[in-house]
Amino acid sequence: QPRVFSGVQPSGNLHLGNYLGAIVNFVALQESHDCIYCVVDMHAITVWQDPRELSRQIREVTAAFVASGIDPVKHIVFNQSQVSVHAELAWVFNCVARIGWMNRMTQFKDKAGKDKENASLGLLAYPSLMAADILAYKATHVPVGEDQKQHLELTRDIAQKFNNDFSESIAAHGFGDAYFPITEPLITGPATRIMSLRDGTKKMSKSDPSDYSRINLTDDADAIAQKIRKAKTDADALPSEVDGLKGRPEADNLVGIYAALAGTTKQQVLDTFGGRQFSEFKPALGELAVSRLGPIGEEMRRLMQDPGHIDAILAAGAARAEAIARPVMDGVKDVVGFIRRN
Ligand code: AQP
Repeated sequence: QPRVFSGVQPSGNLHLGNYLGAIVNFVALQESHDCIYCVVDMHAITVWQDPRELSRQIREVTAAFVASGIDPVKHIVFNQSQVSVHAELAWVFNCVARIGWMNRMTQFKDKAGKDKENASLGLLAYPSLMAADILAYKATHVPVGEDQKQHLELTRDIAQKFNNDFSESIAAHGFGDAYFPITEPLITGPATRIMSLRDGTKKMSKSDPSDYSRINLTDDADAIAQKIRKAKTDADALPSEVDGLKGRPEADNLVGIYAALAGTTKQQVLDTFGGRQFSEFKPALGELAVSRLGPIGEEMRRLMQDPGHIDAILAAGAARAEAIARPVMDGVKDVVGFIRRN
């Protein structure tokens, strides 16, 4: 079976973009792949996280996975910091990757802002840790939203450079021509890029200061309906053809969200709503969003009432993840020339 790895940061405010861009695909892939889904808490601390909140947020992402339909018994769900291979392998990759590669990453530029010198070193090295996450399991496929495409390309570059730099040693240790696979991104699913409800040119994001910019998975029905009612739009009626959405980012985004939630295409949505005003479309979208997300939010709240149960899921997942990752790391140590304690 091909192996899937993906992660979500426990940095608060899990939103509709994370759900439609990532978690929905995680659920679907369970049928055909062995899946490892990780709450990437070590990635989260590349920007400041309040320690009192972080533990709750780790449990909340875990609850979102389970409430959305990820099966932590058939597949693996755990948090990154419980498996030290991630940190160990990331260090080796820090020494394989080049600073120039990291400096080119748009996420680093966006998150570091103008004061680059003051960003954490971890934020710069983020893609190296991400490569370690994926390659510690020799994962072949990684489902992510479009914003992560550049990082995945870097994972491929790191795997390739490791395979080249150490080719002789890899062969000498009996691993053949390549130690790491060249991972394929899976940027598919209902909506690979959901935009902010306040600005159709910015992606919906956990860290947007405006709570009205996103629909959180924990929002109740009233909050969901209100946020959609207040979502920014232009004054025109909806077009009848998808082409008419060009140059109308907010309209395009809302129609895309409707299509993703309903499991149809944008054109099918416009077949129904073309020519109608937002005052008619928004309540319909609100109702659809509540019907899809309401039960997930409710189940998350129920799961969150028993933190011990969530912690047990994470611990069991971490033990199974470790069993896969440790031998991969042992091989890396041999290839690099480290001496291992047997
Ligand atoms: N707006 C989005 N549309 C589609 N997919 C998205 N993802 C994130 N935002 C959107 C996908 O969700 C997965 C988990 O993301 P993450 O938690 O690792 O971090 P992120 O991409 O940095 O998420 P945010 O919400 O944008 O956080 P901040 O505000 O901290 O930057 C990934 O697969 C991602 O593609």
